[in-house]
Amino acid sequence: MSVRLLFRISLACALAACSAPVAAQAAQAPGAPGERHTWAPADKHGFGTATRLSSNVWFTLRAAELTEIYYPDLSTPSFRDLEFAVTDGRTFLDRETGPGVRSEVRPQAGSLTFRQTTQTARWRLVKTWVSDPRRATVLANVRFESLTGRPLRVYLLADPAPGDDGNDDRGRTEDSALIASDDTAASAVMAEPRLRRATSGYAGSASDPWSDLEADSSLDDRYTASAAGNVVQAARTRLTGRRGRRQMTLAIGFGADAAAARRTAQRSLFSGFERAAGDYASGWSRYLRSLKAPPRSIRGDRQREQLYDQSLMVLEASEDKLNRGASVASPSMPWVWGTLELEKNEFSGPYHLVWPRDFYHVATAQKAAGDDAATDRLMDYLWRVQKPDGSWWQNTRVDGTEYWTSLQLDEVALPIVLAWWLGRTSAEDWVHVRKAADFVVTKGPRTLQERWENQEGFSPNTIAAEIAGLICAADIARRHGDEARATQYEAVADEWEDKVESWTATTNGPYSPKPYYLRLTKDGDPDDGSTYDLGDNFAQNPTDERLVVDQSFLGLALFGVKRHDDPAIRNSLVVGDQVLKADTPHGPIWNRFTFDGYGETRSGADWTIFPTADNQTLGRVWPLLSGERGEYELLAGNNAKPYLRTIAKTANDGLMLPEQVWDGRPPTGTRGQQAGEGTRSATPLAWTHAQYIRLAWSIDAGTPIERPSIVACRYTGTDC
Ligand SMILES: [Ca+2]
Ligand SMILES: [Ca+2]
Ligand SMILES: [Ca+2]
Ligand SMILES: [Ca+2]
Repeated sequence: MSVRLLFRISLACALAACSAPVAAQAAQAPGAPGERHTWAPADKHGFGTATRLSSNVWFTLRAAELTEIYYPDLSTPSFRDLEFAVTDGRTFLDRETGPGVRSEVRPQAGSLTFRQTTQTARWRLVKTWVSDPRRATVLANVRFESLTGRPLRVYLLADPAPGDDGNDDRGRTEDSALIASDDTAASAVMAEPRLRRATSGYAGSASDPWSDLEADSSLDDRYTASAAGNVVQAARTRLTGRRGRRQMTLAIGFGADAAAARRTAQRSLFSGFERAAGDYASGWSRYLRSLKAPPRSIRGDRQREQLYDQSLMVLEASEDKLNRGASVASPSMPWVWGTLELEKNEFSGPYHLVWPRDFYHVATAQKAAGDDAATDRLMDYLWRVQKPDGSWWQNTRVDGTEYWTSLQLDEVALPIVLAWWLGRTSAEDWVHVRKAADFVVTKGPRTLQERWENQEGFSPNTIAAEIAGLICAADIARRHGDEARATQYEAVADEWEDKVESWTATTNGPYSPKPYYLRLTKDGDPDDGSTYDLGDNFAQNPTDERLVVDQSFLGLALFGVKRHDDPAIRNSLVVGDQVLKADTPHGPIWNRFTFDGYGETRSGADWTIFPTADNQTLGRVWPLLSGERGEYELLAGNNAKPYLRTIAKTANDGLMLPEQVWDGRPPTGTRGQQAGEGTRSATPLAWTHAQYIRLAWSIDAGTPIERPSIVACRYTGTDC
């Protein structure tokens, strides 16, 4: 064949698109490496995994599509997203995440099974998502109907990203399976009935199958992506929406290499959706039955009852299967954490990481619900990853590798409080407690970061946790005959309790003539007008520390360090309600602190750190803070049920609870962004789910169940 003839054939292919390659080997896709890979937004409507440890795969759903799948552990996303496109070949081409498509996610009661429906006037797609309890496969039963009676074409669009790096993958078709792989992991997308016209290309390039489809509503290219890049894949399904062509099983299998991934998907297809879905659901129902009956406070309201079970399942699903006890903050990567613009990493980080502070909330909730085994695993994990100096990293990957390396002293004190509260006071536990308490004595009370993770100083919340940690440690020390340490811990705690108000509550601030607590002070003097830069693109820096308040001082009451009716606490509540509270349609929800900038801009753009303050980002309101307030109201003898209802109402249709909800400021009120509904912040956030569970149990008990009685007895004369 002459060079000229070859050229003419390949030109013809480029223009008309070759549908059937002459040779078995498909042509190399042009356009490597394609657009830079990013992860999907964090507002998940579903999160699922099987209860069995042998199925180390976790899936997430957004409103209309499948998003990240984590494999082989919960710190490693390995798949970006998958959706369908529907066309009649001539007059329209819809994609599930595109305009004009309505979507709904319905969780199935009693298991993390989700039914996701997308539709227009012309068609309806219903996907039921589970994973295969026997292996690392995500499975969907896909049902497609043409609502006009006309046969339609349904294409599958997949964006794999094996191994937590979406820029180094290769893609190809093997016997109707879409394979993607790098040197650490592989995925295989398969279906029954089998896919056809499968192709792999590079995102945003000439070989991106979406551009092929978009051009003429027909998928024509059949490429192999054998150079490393951001691989995207597509295939045509056999679905038409007419009788006999309405049902398909989809399998996305994972493995260390292409052969393993394909074998895994094949085996799942062979044993079928029904069996996997049944085993999956019965695993979850066994889990729920192993726990205590739900608290009275949620009974009688179907949504709150279902959210209670869902919250427990989300917490259980958030524990890694390869690194037992490692419970991640959220299976999501909000804003620039997912677009990888801030840290300039190839690999993703927040929030699929482990924070000891979030652990405290998750473990207390799981214990309250009766999951003693999980609580012990979490405690064991904390001991395992404790640093030799007695402290903890700010956060770690599930395998214990440090990620953010700052020092937050509440994260050193809370494991001690948790150990005491759980009754983990053996000689072995004491070794860990002692190292942590000695560290707090040496380094406290001032912290390099408080719980909002971006300011240094004297924080009433951190100091409350430190005092509680030391008093709990003193009790454990005494049980092990270390009277010297017990006395020392108590003396330090008493001194800090005595001084915390003078360090952190101002007497001459602008919000009240009476003392009120500040978010923090830089120097232990709350009255001297010292200033600091707030960060998060805040324009009016530096800011007088007396202007910045925060409801986190509630920790003083919740850890038992101060009485609920302490005058400075009561006055600070009044100030906080004036400055931080948003009245949403779901009830009152609070900002973390004055001028918080950790959230979307007024135009709804992602949070990031901008080079100038022209793009002010706005932290929205946090439902978990309504939970803390509810716990405080119980101490004050008030009804906390309204706060429980408020948290419950911030759940989305998949019963996932967010970190933040729209607060009334722009873009609140625009489509899909109603006041009180979740932003694109981390969702589901384990802490919010834990707070919901714990408040429900606290309402039943009439008091915050996690408050360490030994601390409350010493400083408030209650719980003795
Ligand atoms: Ca990769
Ligand atoms: Ca085409
Ligand atoms: Ca990709
Ligand atoms: Ca000061």
